[in-house]
Amino acid sequence: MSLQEEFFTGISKISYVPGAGAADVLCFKHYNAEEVLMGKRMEDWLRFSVCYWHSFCGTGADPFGFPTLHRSWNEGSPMEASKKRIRAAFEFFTKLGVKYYTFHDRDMAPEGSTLEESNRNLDEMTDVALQLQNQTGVKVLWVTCNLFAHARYMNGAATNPDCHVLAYAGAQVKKGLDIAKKLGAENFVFWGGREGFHTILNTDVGAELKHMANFFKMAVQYKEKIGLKCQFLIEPKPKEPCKHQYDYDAMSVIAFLKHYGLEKDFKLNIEPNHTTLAGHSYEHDIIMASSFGMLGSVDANTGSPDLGWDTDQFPMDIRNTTLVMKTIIDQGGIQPGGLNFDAKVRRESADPEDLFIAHIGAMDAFARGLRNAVRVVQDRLLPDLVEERYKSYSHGLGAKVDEGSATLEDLENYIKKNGEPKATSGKQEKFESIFNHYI
Ligand code: XLS
Ligand code: NI
Ligand code: NI
Repeated sequence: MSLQEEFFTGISKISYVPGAGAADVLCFKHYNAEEVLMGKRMEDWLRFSVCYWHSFCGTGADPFGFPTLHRSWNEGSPMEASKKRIRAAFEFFTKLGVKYYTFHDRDMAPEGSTLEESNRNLDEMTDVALQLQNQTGVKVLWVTCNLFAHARYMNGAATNPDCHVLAYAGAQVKKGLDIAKKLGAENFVFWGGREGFHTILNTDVGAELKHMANFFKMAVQYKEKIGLKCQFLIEPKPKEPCKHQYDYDAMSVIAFLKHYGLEKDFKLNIEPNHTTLAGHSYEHDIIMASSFGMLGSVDANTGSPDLGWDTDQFPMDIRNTTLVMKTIIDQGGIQPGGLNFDAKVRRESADPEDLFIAHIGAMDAFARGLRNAVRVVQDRLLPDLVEERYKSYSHGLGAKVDEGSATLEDLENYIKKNGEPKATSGKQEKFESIFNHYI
């Protein structure tokens, strides 16, 4: 297998051109992979990944319109198309200079008419993938199983009221874990697209949650059995396609994992477009997951703030990328996870070069976010002001509360001695003004 058939003619390896002008959109102006910031190369802070489904399988079709993105690599029989698609994908990864990719089992190889046939298709295609990985050095950030597109999953996969369907999902995940091992995937994602309900009237929520937890336990057991060394991740999303999804947001997933004793085996893959669908701000779930030591990876995209669905746009807002990167720096990095562009070019962005422009723009947005966050952290001004707000917990009664040794009697005695606390300004506008200084 070789890369000789070119799909993106006229585009060569994208390079870093720091002084490039506003109109130069086919070079990096901020992302300099090798540059070291706070002891790590930019490439290692950011760990960018390209997703297979939007960028190579996407056609631009929407509920109102037919395909607009006519990609030559998607022509031919399903297996012929898969083989062309993977060559186009690896040409794209190497020209862009991204070291990771992500895929669903069914993006990589078409579903057959039986499980055995689907698995044979996957065997054949992952042989090709392995060869291209070895040839280029590009690796798998994560694999996931598509447990939501096929009609059999219309009532859910691991939460299906019919165990026959759950069994199919389990067989599919078993194979997914095998190919994760074969390709050296660093993570494995579970996104519960149809794990939820459309009406509570036909739904036994308690049974469904228990079955989903037991399904995850089977996956953990099989992972250990085959010696697969990768991080398991759950990707929260509140709705779409279901009216309500159990993995609603970071805190719901963390509570679920802790309730069923699964918290040691999973972290979270946070997609900010899902966070905003849950009614939170862009950075909310990144920060919540990180605070619990459970931020494992990020699906780096954005919604449109004025719309109520998952538009999966490329992240271009520097304020958002700065807050994400500040959280990642504070937790010491995102490895073995990364920033996966679960993002699609608009159906109107019909030129193949738009795929490059979109990724480059988003990579530069995150590179700027990283550079800004490094300044915020190294300047110490904002972190010191936050620390200052909590200084009463560093000594005396506060220190006892902080370590969990204080009693209500201690608190009462303190008030009898010290009386009313004095008002302290929260200084929100000061924090906002200082933050803006770094953007
Ligand atoms: C859909 C999800 C999906 C997962 C992988 O909204 O973001 O793309 O990332 O199944
Ligand atoms: Ni996603
Ligand atoms: Ni999504």
